[in-house]
Amino acid sequence: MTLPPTLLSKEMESTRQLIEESLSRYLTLDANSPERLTEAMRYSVLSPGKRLRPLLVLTASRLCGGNDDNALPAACAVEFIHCYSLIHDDLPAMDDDDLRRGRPTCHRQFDEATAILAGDALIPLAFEVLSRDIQPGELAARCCFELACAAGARQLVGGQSDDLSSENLAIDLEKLEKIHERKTGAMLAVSLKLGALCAKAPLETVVCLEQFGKKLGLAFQISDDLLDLRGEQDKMGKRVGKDHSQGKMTYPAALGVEQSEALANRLVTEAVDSLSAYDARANTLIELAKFIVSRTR
Ligand code: GRG
Repeated sequence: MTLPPTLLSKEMESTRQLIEESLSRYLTLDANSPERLTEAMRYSVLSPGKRLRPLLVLTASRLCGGNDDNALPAACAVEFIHCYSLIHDDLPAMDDDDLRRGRPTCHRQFDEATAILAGDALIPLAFEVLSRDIQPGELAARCCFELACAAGARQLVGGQSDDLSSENLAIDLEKLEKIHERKTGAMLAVSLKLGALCAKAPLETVVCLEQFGKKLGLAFQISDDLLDLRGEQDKMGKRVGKDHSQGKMTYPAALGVEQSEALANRLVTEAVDSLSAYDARANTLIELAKFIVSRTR
């Protein structure tokens, strides 16, 4: 299955190319890494993902006047964590999915044990890359800390855990928002934060971009729910309609489709407005924010 293009500007497409090359270089592991494990890691990471999180890292860094070489290790590290979470989320013990990014999921293409290990190995790889390739060491330690917080039990893993345990339960909107803030929003917010940190931005900019990322994260989740409801499997490259079949509470189920769309658009508008002080420097970030609610996959 060939996934459709994602309709971003030429600048974003060439940035995505830069990210792809860097990911591939980092996944050229030596002979001490078993061949099948390396193959599974490369298969999952180098499959056609949108690369939203690494694009956010580099775009935030550019907005702050940073250069790409200093932020690329952080861009790859967030994608490694994201990819591990996708591999594990697809496993039979979690979402039990056969299709991801238009291809068989890692455990379908290889086997369950290999998929678990490929996901496992991507976590330390993320921190290896940050701790070795971000300079100076103090900044590397800060980046490791921020990514560990966003990926850990209070955020990504905690959100996933609450999401799984709330299946078939009638949860309210506040609880739903808390789950998605952590499961989806934290990784988007930390991407922006890492970009700003790598560019040595002042604290107020780091905070502003992180807040922008939180709003964007919620808008992203609402659009993900809407796509799950009415998206086409061929375009999405993953199974659709699964939220309903798994008894999951979603924004369209809680608010209806129209109100969910309105909320996603309002969040993006608020996020975009919060960048007004950055003038034209924020244009690419604004493009990414708008893409998040208009995407078809
Ligand atoms: C296993 C700890 C752990 C967490 C899993 C990734 C995830 C958390 C769940 C997947 C289910 C889901 C719909 C999550 C919400 C949003 C999300 C992370 C969607 C996938 O991200 P995209 O659309 O994917 O950026 P690509 O493939 O383009 O990278």
